Formats: sequence, structure tokens, C-alpha cells
Amino acid sequence: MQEVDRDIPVVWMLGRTGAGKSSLIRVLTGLSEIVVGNGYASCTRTSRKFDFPQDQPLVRFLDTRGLGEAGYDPEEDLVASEGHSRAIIVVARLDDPVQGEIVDALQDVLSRHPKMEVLLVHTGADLVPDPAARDRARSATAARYMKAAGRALPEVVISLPRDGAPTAEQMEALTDALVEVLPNAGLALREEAASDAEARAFRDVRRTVLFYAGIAGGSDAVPIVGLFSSTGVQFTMLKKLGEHYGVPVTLTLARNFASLLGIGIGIGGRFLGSVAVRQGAKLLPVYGQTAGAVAAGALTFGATYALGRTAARYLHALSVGEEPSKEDLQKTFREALKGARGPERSPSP
Ligand SMILES: Nc1nc2c(ncn2[C@@H]2O[C@H](COP(=O)(O)OP(=O)(O)OP(=O)(O)O)[C@@H](O)[C@H]2O)c(=O)[nH]1
Ligand SMILES: [Mg+2]
Repeated sequence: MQEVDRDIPVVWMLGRTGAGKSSLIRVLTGLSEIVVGNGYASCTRTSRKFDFPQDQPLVRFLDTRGLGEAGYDPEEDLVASEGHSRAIIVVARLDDPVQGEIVDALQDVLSRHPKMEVLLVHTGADLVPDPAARDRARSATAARYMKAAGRALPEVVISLPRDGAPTAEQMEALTDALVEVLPNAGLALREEAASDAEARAFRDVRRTVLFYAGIAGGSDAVPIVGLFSSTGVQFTMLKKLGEHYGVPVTLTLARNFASLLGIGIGIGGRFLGSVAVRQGAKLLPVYGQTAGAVAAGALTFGATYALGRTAARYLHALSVGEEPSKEDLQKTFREALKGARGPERSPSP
């Protein structure tokens, strides 16, 4: 499992100097060493990448230099991230009507990479306190970017005060929007609410699940094939989870789990007609239609994430001496898969 096999999703920050790109990365990752500027003087002088978490990266942010600065060609950063799933976050401050350069840059990037997902983040909500004025500013900015993109873009409004934090609602809206545009990045950054002991236990292993889902999503493997072989990514994930819950995971146990989930094994150990494929194909309509490597990767990511989430519930039940119910597990799987759903695109004609 080498680094190169992993699809670390890349989030590319695009916005004028002082828009709040670095501040946004800081609130999303909690990385305090990210340098935030002071007013409009350009602060980030070279494109920098921030891997999160640093030891076992699940998301990579490209914090660009201010566009329009001499010698900066965004194409270089884009080429460097080729082969990764990626999305653009356009950061625009509500009190800054001068967006022309960034609008042009977005149009240019999308003309070369039309499939890139874009999320529009309006910062400075606290700087425009009047709700009517704020909404006028938002819709004027949004109209320009959407015209340039030639499509509707998801938008979020947020406050990034220097010595404060966005509200909980703003953070939730932000991470929800990220899950929509780039599920593997959004899920890695979203804190899951934990309502019971099982959910709290899952929080401790969530990064492990995301890590293996990222590995699986980066390969071209058919979803979950690896569950029935001792070398598959998903089986390795199950074993790791088992160590955490104090339940030794054998191939037999993995198969029991799979059959509870309704995953059947076909010829040669391949799984056929499984819940994952049926649900996945339904939830990710792009699969099998426009299905490029990225789309298949997103499905594999989602299916592996959902499998890990469900395995955690199964192992937790075993660890406390409960009988895991089939209905419970299937419900957990469906919900996790829905939570990891990528953007829905209409099939190409
Ligand atoms: N009050 C408030 N200040 C903000 C907001 N967004 C950005 N700022 C301030 O604007 C300044 C610039 O923020 P940065 O995050 O460094 O902006 P940047 O986009 O990374 O800028 P460059 O690195 O120069 O391209 C900082 O002082 C921020 O605190 C906001 O929503 N509210
Ligand atoms: Mg910056």
C-alpha cells in the first residue's frame, strides 16, 4: 500500500488576496501554523499544500498565491493534482465586490477542466451585518461566478473573524457542502455527531475507515472485492478495526459479516448483486454511465467507507456481547452510503 496508490482528494482554494482562503483551511483542519494575513496585504506568497491529518493525509489543500500576482500560473497546480479527485473552493468576501480576476480564472480553469466540482464560499458574513445588504452582496457575487461556470454552484455563507470562529451552523453547512462536491474530502473534515456509545466508539476509528476507503477509492478495483480475500483492502480494514474493538477478525468472521449484510459471493470470490453495488449504483447514478475512473473511484470510496462504518457497528456489538441485527447493519450501511454520496450528475446522452 504505497502512497502513490492513494487518492488523496485535493481541494484547491481560489480567491483574491485577503478573501480568507488560509483562514478557511485553518478552521477546517485546525492547523494553527497556517499563516493568516492582516487586511488586504498579500500574505501567502507561494502555493502551499497542507495535508490533513499530517501523518496519514486524507485531504490535501492547495492554498494558492494570490491570483494575478506576476508569474503565477494556476495550470501548474492543476497539472500537479492530475489523477487525484479534486474540487475548487472559490472564496469570495462579501465586502469585496472586485471579483473580476477570480471570475476569469475560474472560467479559464473550467474551460480546460469542465468536470471539476466547484463550491462557492462567501466569507465576511460578520463584516456585512445587515441581512438585506448581505444577501444582495451574496447574490451579486454568485451570479457572476455561476455565469462564468455556466452552471449553478453550491454556495455557503460564513464568518471567519480573525479571533473567532464560524458558528456551528455555518460549519455544518460548509462540511455538508464539501461532502456534496468531494465526498472523500468532506467526510474526512466533518465531525460526526455521536449520540450513543456505539457512535462515540466509531469516532475513534473513523479516520482509519476513511484512510482505507481512500486507498480503495484510488485503485480501480471493483467495490468490496477484497472482502473475501486476505489481501484485499477491505479485509485489512476489518482486521484493523477488529484490533481496535478487541475482536480478532478472521476470514470466517468477515464472511459472516458479509452475509448478514446481504453481500453474496459469486464465482472466484467476486461479489455479485451485493447491497453495495445495487445501492451504490442507485445512489451514484453516474456509475456505469459517464463512469470514468474517478466516478468508479468515488463509488468504491463510498462503498468501502460504508462497509467500514457498518463493520465498526458489528464489531462493537460483538465486543459488548450483543447479537448484531441484520436490519440494524443494513440500515447503517445504507445511511453511511448515503452520507458518502457524491455529486449527482445527469447521465450523458
Ligand atoms: N471579520 C472577518 N475577517 C475575515 C473574514 N475572512 C477573512 N478575514 C480576514 O482577512 C484577512 C486575510 O485572511 P486570509 O485567510 O489570510 O486570506 P487569504 O485569502 O489567505 O489571503 P492571501 O494569503 O493573501 O491570498 C485576515 O485578517 C482575516 O482574519 C471574515 O469572514 N470575517
Ligand atoms: Mg493565504
